[in-house]
Order: sequence, then structure tokens, then C-alpha cells
Amino acid sequence: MNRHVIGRLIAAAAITVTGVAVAPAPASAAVGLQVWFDANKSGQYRNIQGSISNFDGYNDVVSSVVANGSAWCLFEHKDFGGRQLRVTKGQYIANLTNVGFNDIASSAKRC
Ligand SMILES: [Ca+2]
Repeated sequence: MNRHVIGRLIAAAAITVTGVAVAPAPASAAVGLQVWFDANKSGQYRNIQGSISNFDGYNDVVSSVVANGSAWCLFEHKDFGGRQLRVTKGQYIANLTNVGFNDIASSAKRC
């Protein structure tokens, strides 16, 4: 392989890397409220698109969240009852323990 060909290969590799870098990450494409069962975006995941009056199947387990598109409110009880935690638009809370809301959320809606 001569030097010229190697140069072209390096240029092609650089273009490929650039292409990957500018592609949207899956997280940035998300809409709604993203919730994970564990801290730091780990464990099972749900993407909430609208008002959910009852976290059926994931009640009292949410430990990290990202609010996309608007602010979202988490509620302690189903049907938007009990204590409320407002997550501002774009905010990522890596560990809901830090805001006194770990394994508590039972419903959510935009707010
Ligand atoms: Ca609850």
C-alpha cells in the first residue's frame, strides 16, 4: 500500500468518525419524560409521553429521570396525589434520593 492510498484511507476514516459524532444520540431524540428504575439512567426504562395517572408495573421504583420538551411533575400517589416534584425542561436528575423522591413516584404529567 503506497503512501497516497494510506492517506486516502485515513481521510475516509476521519469522515466516518465525524459522521458518527454529528449523528443524534438516542437520548437527545427522546421526547416526554424518561424514567429509570435505578439511579444514573440504569435499570429498566420507560418513556412517558403524556399524563400517566398510575405507574402500573413501575410504581414506587423510579430513581432517575430526564424531562424532555417541557417541565414534568412527578407525584407521590396515583391520580396526581400526594407530594409533587417538578422537573424542569431538560433537567436530568441522576438520583432522586438527592431530592427526597426516590422510589416514590406513582403518577406524572406535564406541568
Ligand atoms: Ca408512591
